[in-house]
Amino acid sequence: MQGLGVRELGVSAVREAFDVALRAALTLSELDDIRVRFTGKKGELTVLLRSLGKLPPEMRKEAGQEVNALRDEIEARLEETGRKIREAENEKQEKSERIDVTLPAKGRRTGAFHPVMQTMHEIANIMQGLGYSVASGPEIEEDYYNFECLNVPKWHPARDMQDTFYFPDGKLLRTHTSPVQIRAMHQYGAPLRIVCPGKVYRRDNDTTHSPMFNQMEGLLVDKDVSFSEMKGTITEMVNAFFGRSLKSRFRASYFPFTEPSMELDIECVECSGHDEHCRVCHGTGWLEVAGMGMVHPNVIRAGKINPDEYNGFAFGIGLDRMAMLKYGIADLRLLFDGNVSYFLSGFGGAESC
Ligand code: 2NL
Repeated sequence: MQGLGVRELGVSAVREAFDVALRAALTLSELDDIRVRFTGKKGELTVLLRSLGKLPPEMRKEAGQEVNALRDEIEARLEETGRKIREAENEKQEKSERIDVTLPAKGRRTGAFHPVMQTMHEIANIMQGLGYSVASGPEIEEDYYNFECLNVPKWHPARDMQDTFYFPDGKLLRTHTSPVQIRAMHQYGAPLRIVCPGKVYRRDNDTTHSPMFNQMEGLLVDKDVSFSEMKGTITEMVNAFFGRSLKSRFRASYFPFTEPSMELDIECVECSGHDEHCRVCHGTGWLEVAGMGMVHPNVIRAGKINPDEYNGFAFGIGLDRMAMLKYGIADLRLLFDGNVSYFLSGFGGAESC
């Protein structure tokens, strides 16, 4: 008797439908849809409330209590679920936007000098300390500046197509930076102290030779320049570069542009002559690092300076080889490889930023 009216009204059907709908609600807008569906003007609960009036009076009180209880329950649960959804949404947003200001900064890779450029700057700085200026010039040269002025005879193998890159118009890629020094003698005259770093080109390509490499030449022109000044200057330069006093020896040599000519060997920077299987000096204990000599009078003259009044010395040094020796780079090809990871791990430079 008691439950009949209620069952007819469908209180438990609405409660069940509300329960199912509410459990599926994940967002505030879904919750709003449910609110409208049950408590809106034509909502399922509203219809129930309205239908109370149509009940016979003896059933009204009990049914009223049931429906009102359902209404209270629906309102409370809508309220509670709304609060839970809002809390969850807030938490989610907070999590996604949270910034941990105590995390270490990512840092910035600012890049670093290529070891050969580093070497070039180091040696140029040392020479600037000895009063030399830095000069540069074109990489595409004329035969006149590259060979003719340097006392290189017409028959010399360096002039061969086999050794030098020629352009169809007769110009060439400079095979040394000497032409820069000829141009400097023309421009500035004597006395003169310059170093000329730069790229030079030769038709060479194997594991120890690249068709392009970096060289630094030096030229000093003055009155009464002595052979021992040259030896002292070169020794000073090399020791300053390696940061220690290395054993050295000068060997007689030949270049068309200097007379007399010498080559400098230094004590092996890897083994100091103590390892007969040394990968750097191959057991000889010595490393060939520079060529030099007293500038040939013909070259002074080609520089438009009077060789009876002035003399001087010049030297040439391979920057790629110096970089390999100082920084322990075993393979020449690494210097020309675009993959910089080898240097990043080896030097700490950019890595430590
Ligand atoms: C080497 C040899 C050398 C020079 C370069 C030079 C330049 C002028 C006049 C005279 Cl303008 N000489 N340069 C002299 C001797 C040697 O380089 O073995 N280089 C790696």
